[in-house]
Amino acid sequence: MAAKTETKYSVCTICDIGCQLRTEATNGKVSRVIAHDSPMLAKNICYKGTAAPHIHNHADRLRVPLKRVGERGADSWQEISYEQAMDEIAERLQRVVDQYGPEALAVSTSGWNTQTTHSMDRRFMNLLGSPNWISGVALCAGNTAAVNRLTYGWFPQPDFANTQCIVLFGHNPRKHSWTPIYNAIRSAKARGAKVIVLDPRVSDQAEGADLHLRLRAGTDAAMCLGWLKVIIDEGLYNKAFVKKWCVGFEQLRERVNEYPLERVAEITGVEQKLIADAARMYAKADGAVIPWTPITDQQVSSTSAIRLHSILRAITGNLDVVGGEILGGFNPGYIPESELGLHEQLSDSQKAKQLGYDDHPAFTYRAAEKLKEATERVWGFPYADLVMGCQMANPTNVFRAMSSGDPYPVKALITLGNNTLLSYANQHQILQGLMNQELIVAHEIFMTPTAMLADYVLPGDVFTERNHIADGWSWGNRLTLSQKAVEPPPQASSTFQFWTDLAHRMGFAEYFPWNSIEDILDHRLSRSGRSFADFAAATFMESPPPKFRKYRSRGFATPSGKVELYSSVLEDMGFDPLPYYREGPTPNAEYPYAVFTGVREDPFFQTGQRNIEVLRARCPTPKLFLHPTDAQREALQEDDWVILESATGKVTAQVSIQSSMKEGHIRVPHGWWYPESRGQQSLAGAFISSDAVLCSDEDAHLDHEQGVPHFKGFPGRIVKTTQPDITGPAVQSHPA
Ligand SMILES: Nc1nc2c(c(=O)[nH]1)N[C@H]1C(S)=C(S)[C@@H](COP(=O)(O)OP(=O)(O)OC[C@H]3O[C@@H](n4cnc5c(=O)[nH]c(N)nc54)[C@H](O)[C@@H]3O)O[C@H]1N2
Ligand SMILES: Nc1nc2c(c(=O)[nH]1)N[C@H]1C(S)=C(S)[C@@H](COP(=O)(O)OP(=O)(O)OC[C@H]3O[C@@H](n4cnc5c(=O)[nH]c(N)nc54)[C@H](O)[C@@H]3O)O[C@H]1N2
Ligand code: SF4
Ligand SMILES: [Mo]
Repeated sequence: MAAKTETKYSVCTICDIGCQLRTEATNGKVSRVIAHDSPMLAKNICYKGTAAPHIHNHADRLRVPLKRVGERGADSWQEISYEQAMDEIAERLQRVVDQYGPEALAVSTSGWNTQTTHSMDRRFMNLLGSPNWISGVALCAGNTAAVNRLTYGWFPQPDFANTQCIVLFGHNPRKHSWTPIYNAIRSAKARGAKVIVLDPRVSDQAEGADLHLRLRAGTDAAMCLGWLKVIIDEGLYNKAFVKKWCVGFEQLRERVNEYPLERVAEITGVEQKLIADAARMYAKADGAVIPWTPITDQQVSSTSAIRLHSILRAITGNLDVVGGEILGGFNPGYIPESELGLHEQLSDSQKAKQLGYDDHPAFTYRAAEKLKEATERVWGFPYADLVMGCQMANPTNVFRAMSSGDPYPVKALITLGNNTLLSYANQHQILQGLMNQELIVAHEIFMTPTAMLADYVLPGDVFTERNHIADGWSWGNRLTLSQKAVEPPPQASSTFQFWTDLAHRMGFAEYFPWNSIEDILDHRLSRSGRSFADFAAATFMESPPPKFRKYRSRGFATPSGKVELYSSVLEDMGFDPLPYYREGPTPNAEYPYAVFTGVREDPFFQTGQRNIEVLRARCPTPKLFLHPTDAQREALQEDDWVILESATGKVTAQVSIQSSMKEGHIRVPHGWWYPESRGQQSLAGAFISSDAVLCSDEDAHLDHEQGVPHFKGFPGRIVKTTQPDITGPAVQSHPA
């Protein structure tokens, strides 16, 4: 019989930028992933996307629900049916809730890759009474969204198509890293747009930039204060906009005066003239953008740095204008997840129990409640859960509560599409917290170290096996179609199905009336009078036409209705209402290097894909980048193995000497474990090379307002070692 090949439109979820691609299925199996047929989208594909058939058809893919039979973490399992697993999970969760209260349930999820949750997780938790939802988005974009709202009530998107100047704070999109943004920057440059890069290293983007400021890691907030000093002193801001639409300019000016360029140059290590030139280039451009970057999401001055980006956008007149940064709002034709989550159902007293609410409230319900009225006034709905990140618990507080019961016990964890153990700071504390749980459920596609710690592992579906319409989690408002090409394994579930089935078992059936993903998609589209089938038949993408300067009729979604350079919400919560620079933990005699995590690896997304042969072959070992002078001082050669140690832990990696590195700085990659060592190394070697082992969650390493950890420039030292034999006898896994 001739092979029958069908082609569908897909939104790739292997990384979190969601390229639109096409999926080919032959005889019920995904056979190829190829570029989109729209010329506008055809370049948005990387070699991880084309490797999707290797991932989705992989022999190690989880296909049957598993129940733990040995000690927690021993990786011994019994296969059970999905129905039985769900019955047992519901029963055990009910026991935890009865004994400790609903807040004893925490959920850790990513959402990027599980894609079709439709906020049913928040809906379930809000009905049950738990505010303790955490996510990787607490360290990436979700927290940026929450902090952007403090200043102007929304999280804008750069208008790459029309901009004249792009400022990249570390952010380094490449051909195989966030490909659509890479392509957007390339097109803008081809039109003549200027690019300014701020990066300690000569990154790929820095190589082609008009200006490159090689700042010391962790000093981004000081740099922004320096830019503001130049822009305000030289009158390069939009005076009419500031006068009419901003509050707190005089207080901001006073604060900025505390950062003369000599001081900023000393903190950042960049010469004064270059700082001033860059500030002028940005401020004078006719439309300039500071695209989102994770670099300022992950340092001790994170809240100030993110606010400073917002303030720069606002006072230079780049908000909601052509070539600037657009405040999109919800898509009126698609019910947003913010609404599906039913946040109004969670009582004020349960909201106040959210871990982080008291000490690090910037992305918790505490801040969200203060923005509620204004958000409803401007955007039509009180809970703008942009990028899922605007009413989260604080991960560090959650892991503390799990391990020590302070301030109350957290005893059940449901983790979905998230390698929890490796994805936050202080892996030792996370492990301790997980070992102390009465119930852990992992919804996964592969047996990760986190899944190995679970009581139940449920197999998930993948993007080629489900229908979806993506709306960029309300960060954008474009709707993009993703079609199912093949059936998932019979015992696999979508995250939508998982939450629906759990809710039905725990007494919330009336709030979960949708029986399938297509049902919930029909519901979400109902405001535009269409069904999923109508949408799929008509288009693969749709955006509301952009409107500019919408604030002229509605104001900004802040308590004052204006851009709050001086933040009333931060002030109300007892924090400094103005941005400032705080020095993070600094290298010293004992730990002489400034270590940063990151520089994403092209073949992998975060902690994933180390088991996909075609991708792993491109990067077989974790690499530690070092400047030649530092390598010489340490008597290290290319490919030597070293132990990298911080005050929190030790990991092993292989030396890569790079003249593009900044002296005194070390790069450690994120998320390494060794799937091939399963059965020989505890937790598949999760403690051998993972950056989370090094990163601290002590107060000195946390941003005050959000409580995010410092990944950019913490102190470390290196010692030569030998290559670990990870498939041999247990390798010293460096416990704390
Ligand atoms: N220590 C440390 N922590 C970090 C970072 C860091 O640099 N260092 N980086 C932060 C950043 S920038 C981000 S974006 C986050 C990322 O955090 P996550 O988005 O959680 O990233 P991953 O490590 O890719 O984990 C995703 C897991 O989901 C599984 N998965 C993939 N597709 C599906 C699916 O369709 N269904 C299900 N059920 N599972 C699926 C994968 O197998 C993988 O184990 O981590 C943050 N945390
Ligand atoms: N192939 C692939 N692509 C990915 C991902 C992946 O895992 N694999 N992950 C995606 C995700 S979730 C994210 S968040 C992005 C992250 O990707 P990027 O935003 O590009 O961030 P990184 O690659 O971590 O680091 C970028 C640069 O930051 C510099 N840097 C280090 N410390 C500092 C500092 O303190 N200040 C400044 N200004 N610069 C500093 C580093 O030298 C590096 O060149 O990548 C996305 N793209
Ligand atoms: S950049 Fe690659 S992995 Fe990420 S969504 Fe696009 S094709 Fe998929
Ligand atoms: Mo990220």
